[in-house]
Amino acid sequence: MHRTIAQAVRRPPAPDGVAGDAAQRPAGPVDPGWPSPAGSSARPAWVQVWFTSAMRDILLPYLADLGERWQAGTASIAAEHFASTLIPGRLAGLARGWGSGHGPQALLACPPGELHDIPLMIFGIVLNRNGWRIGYLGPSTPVEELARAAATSHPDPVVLAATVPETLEQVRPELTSLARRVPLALAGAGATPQTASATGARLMTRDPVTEAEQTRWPQ
Ligand code: B12
Repeated sequence: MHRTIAQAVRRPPAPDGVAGDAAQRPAGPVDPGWPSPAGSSARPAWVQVWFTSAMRDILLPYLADLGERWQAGTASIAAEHFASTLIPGRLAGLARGWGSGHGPQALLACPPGELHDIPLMIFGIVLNRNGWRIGYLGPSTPVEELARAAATSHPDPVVLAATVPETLEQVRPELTSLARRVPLALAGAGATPQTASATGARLMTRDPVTEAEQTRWPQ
């Protein structure tokens, strides 16, 4: 008993994805009372809380503010490059390995012509931290490619994110057909209740972090 406590004090469970001595890492929490989020045996809950709060309370408001400055013509070119290059690059680092594992798979993409994929990446990273495997097709994905990927990997759900309604509207017939074959969800400012109901897709109305946290594993 003393030995177990001493070991626990010396070597607390390493968060998933954090370098550590894998051979010595405990298979699960040392203490059954250890608070870890669903789908993660060892990552402490506070690591998850820090991450989701950094996304929801810092990054998303920053992007909204940047958009306003952009529209007002007061954002610098450096700020634009930061948003279009550095932020996605940093998120890609956090997304490393999100396609592997044994959890259910979600397939994420933006419709043709849509380049705003930062929120979709955030959504995928939070889902992955809750045990999901992520198939990521990214910005401006042809619907035929999306349908092909869905047919081979059987994801549940497929999530399409768009900033303007036109990018989804222009592929409405293809989305209607896709929604008959796989559970389809639409998200982002361009996903309207009209497009969702016309295509038979579910509408995600909340921010990417909250939606990912609320997405339940398929039964
Ligand atoms: C970063 C950025 C870019 C980057 C994108 C980089 C990338 N890889 O994503 C780049 C530089 C490429 C870019 C390009 C353009 N952009 Co831009 N961009 C932005 C900016 C600053 C942030 C976008 C973002 O990530 N927002 C964060 C999300 C979370 O906020 P949100 O969009 O309000 O979303 C809410 C919900 O809809 C929901 N949500 C959104 N997406 C998702 C996804 C999921 C899965 C879920 C669950 C929820 C969800 O969460 C939010 C609520 O908290 C916005 C400003 C803004 N207010 O968003 C402009 C903005 C979206 N861009 C805009 C424009 C006009 C453009 C360009 C046309 C500019 C140009 N002249 O070239 C191009 C269009 C490119 C294209 N074809 O898609 C306009 C869009 C206006 C409109 N409705 O038509 C905005 C609003 C700026 C503005 N105020 O004018 N952009």
